Amino acid sequence: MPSSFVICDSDVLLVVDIQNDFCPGGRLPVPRGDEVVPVVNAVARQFRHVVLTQDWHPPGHQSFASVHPGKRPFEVVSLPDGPQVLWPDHCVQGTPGAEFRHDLDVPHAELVLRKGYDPSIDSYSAFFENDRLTPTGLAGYLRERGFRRVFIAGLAFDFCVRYSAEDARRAGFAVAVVEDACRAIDVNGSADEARRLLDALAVNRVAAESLRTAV
Ligand code: VGL
Ligand code: ZN
Repeated sequence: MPSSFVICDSDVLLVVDIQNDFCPGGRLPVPRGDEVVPVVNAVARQFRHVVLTQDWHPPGHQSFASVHPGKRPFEVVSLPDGPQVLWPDHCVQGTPGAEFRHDLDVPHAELVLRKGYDPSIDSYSAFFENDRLTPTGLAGYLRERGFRRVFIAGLAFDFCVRYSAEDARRAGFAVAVVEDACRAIDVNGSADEARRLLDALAVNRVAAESLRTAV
């Protein structure tokens, strides 16, 4: 693994789901999720091209424990597209919890991609819904823009970051996850599993301080 990465114009930073509901005080708080914000702000300044994602669920979304009678958050149920971890209601369209965290400061972001808007299926990855078949259009967008490497930061490391990294790799991009700009939910060993999987897919796990801007 290279010890430092020189960021160039064919690189894009994907900032995943830095929203109020995923920070302390929110509906699905990622432990210490707010700590990534200053790191992400600094990393984003090194990139000319940044894309933000926003988890964006309609009320009564199938991933919410509240729509499954007798079920509690973090239990797993089987849905037509496979096992689904049930979550507390979170990131409901148009609510304050779905807004970006107030101190996220990435004014030059070029695209905000919303995901998870289909009431019947979750979408961890920024590239595909959880059926792994229905595209969000992001791969086509990134290809058409000519990007070759995708750097990923944000929340949560073991869900939306992990699946986005996996799919970016499958779509043919070189991928690096900026690990200290992420935090994990960590249910049932999901953080370790994510690290193992990223290594198996040759996704680089890098530190923010290893990124350099071309002069
Ligand atoms: C996420 C669980 C449910 C995430 C989104 O952004 O990682 N996790 N919805
Ligand atoms: Zn969600």
